[in-house]
This record gives sequence, structure tokens and C-alpha cells, in this order.
Amino acid sequence: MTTLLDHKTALGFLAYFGYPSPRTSAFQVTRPRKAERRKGKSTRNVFLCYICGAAGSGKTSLLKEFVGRKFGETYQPTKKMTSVVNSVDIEGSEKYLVLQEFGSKYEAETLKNSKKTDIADVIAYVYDSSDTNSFSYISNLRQQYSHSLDHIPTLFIATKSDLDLAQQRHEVQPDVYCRKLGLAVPVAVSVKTGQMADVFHAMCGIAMKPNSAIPGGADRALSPAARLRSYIKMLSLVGGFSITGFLVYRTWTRPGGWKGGWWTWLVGGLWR
Ligand SMILES: Nc1nc2c(ncn2[C@@H]2O[C@H](COP(=O)(O)OP(=O)(O)OP(=O)(O)O)[C@@H](O)[C@H]2O)c(=O)[nH]1
Ligand SMILES: [Mg+2]
Repeated sequence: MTTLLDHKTALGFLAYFGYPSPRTSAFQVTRPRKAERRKGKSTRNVFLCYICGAAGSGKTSLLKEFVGRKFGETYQPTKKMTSVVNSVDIEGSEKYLVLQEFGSKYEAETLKNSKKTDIADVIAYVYDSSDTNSFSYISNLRQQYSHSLDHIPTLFIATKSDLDLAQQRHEVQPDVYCRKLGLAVPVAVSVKTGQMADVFHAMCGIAMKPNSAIPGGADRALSPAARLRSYIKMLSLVGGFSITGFLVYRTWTRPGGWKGGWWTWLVGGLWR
């Protein structure tokens, strides 16, 4: 976790423990997340997931559950950034997942900064399914900071599923909102009753295959230049096929047909 969040400190630790130079050889350097998203597959073993949502929606309870701490009924608002790490078994291989909660004072500030959001593998938006105002907090947040959030793989989590489900005060209900973005519907969990619906697996799954969870489609993960390149590639492909088709057709319908060398269909397509 320290290496992922603050590699300079990790290098300092290695020096302190007497790790021989070059100390950077202890690190496995991964490709930038944007480049991996373009390929649609991540080669990392350690993932960073931001946990965001309204005050009291159950973020800290999720973090505590992840590291096996007991559920507490008393509400203690988070004042400063908190990070936890644990391993997750994905089809026999061990991945590490780091969950971060910012504290309500710093959350919006972090999410509007694309330098900060770009280092997240997943953003999980948490809302309290028993609180009518909880979902509109995250939809406002996503609307306000769409420039830094729209290309990050996303997961919605509905917490406190042990309590009565409340109709959200929002123009569309969460399921419809997610479907409109081409995302999976919110994962319903209850830390209190231990019904976690494999949500930590889901986070790792999204981190490993990020393209399936980009709001509004995988295209969003590309930079404008990369998007232009992919359009040009597609156009030239379509153009190439049409020209070849045209030449074949012209040769086919020409009096001599296919007789002659390979060049007949090329030249014959143009002159006859
Ligand atoms: N019934 C029930 N209560 C829950 C559940 N998860 C969390 N809570 C309660 O909800 C309250 C707030 O939980 P926290 O996890 O501290 O919420 P938070 O989102 O971290 O809050 P902030 O740090 O202030 O943003 C606490 O009193 C928890 O006991 C749940 O699954 N079921
Ligand atoms: Mg908290």
C-alpha cells in the first residue's frame, strides 16, 4: 500500500532496511492506467479504489469490514483521509486492494482534481438505500466533476440493505441511472448483517477489466487524440473495402471478365 500511494517513502524504508542499490529494482513498474484502459486489461496486482458518498452513507463501515474489523453502531464522522489494504483472491491469484475514504471535508476537493482521480483504478459511489437524499449527493458530485470522473471505472454500492428501502429523491432511481450509463446496477450490501454480495471481488474485477465499467462506454477512456485516431482507422477501413468492392464489381461485369493477369481486375476495374 505504501509503495502504491507513496513510492518515495517505500524507497526510504528499503534504504533503512539496508536493501542493496539500485533500490528501484525492488519495485515492479507498471504501465500508466490510461494506456492499460486503452488495451482494456490491467496487468497490475495492486489496485486503488476510492470510496465516495454522502456523510453517514456507510463508507467507513465498508473499509472496516474489508479488513475484518467489527461493525459499530455508533456513528463517528471521518475527519481525515483513511486507507486500508487487504488481499482478494481472484481465480486463485492474489490481488491487493487499497480502499480510500477522504473525509467529507476533502472529498469534493479530491474528486475535482483529475491528477488525483487518474490514479484510481476504480471509484465506488456509495449511497444509503434507506436515506432518500443519499443518491442525489453522488449524482450531483458526478455532474459537477464530470471532467475528472467520467473516464474512471465506476461501481455503485447501495448500503444498509438490512433497513427499509427508501425511494430516492432524484429524477431517476439508481438502477435506471446506472443502466443509462451502461453500468451494472448498484450492488446492495449490509455490513451490519454481513451480506457483502462479493463487493470487494467486484471492485477487483472492474480494476482488471476497466472497459466494462466506464460511464457512458469504453470510448470515454480514450484521450481526444486517441479517439480521432480510432475514427480515422475505421474510416480508412470502410473506404478500403468500398474501393476493393467497386473494382471487383467492375471487373466482374466487364466483357473479358477475369481473364488476364492480376492487374486486369485492378486496371480492368477502372478502364473497360
Ligand atoms: N443498519 C445499518 N447501519 C449501517 C450499516 N453500515 C453502516 N451503518 C451505520 O451508518 C452510520 C454511518 O456509517 P459510517 O460507515 O461511519 O459512514 P461514513 O460514510 O463513513 O460517514 P462519514 O465518514 O461521515 O462520511 C453508522 O452509525 C453505522 O453504524 C449497515 O449495513 N446497516
Ligand atoms: Mg467515514
